[in-house]
Amino acid sequence: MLAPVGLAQEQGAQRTDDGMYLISYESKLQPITINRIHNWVVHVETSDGSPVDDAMVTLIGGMPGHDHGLPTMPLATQYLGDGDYLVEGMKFHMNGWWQITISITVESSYDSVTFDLQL
Ligand SMILES: [Cu+2]
Repeated sequence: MLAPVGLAQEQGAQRTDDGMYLISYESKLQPITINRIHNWVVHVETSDGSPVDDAMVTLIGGMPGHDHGLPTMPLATQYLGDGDYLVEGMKFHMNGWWQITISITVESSYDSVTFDLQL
């Protein structure tokens, strides 16, 4: 598989697949470098811009070209307020094309979005 062109380490907000939320993330490690455990902050807002404060946020990732996942199991450990969720335990162990899928569960509703990033 070939990576999409023009990938960067961070993109702007992306809409979830079913359009329920706008999701963005910020790496607390800048720039993202391999083999360093670090945290992300995932921002969740509704499609009309209101912060979502009662979401269960899960994150999985992998390299589509290599058929493997992340070497860690990151967890959303804390709600920081204003739609921001702290995700601890991010680690990338290879350079190249990664995909990160962030899933949002609020009560019985579910939606997710996949970000491409190039390390
Ligand atoms: Cu790989």
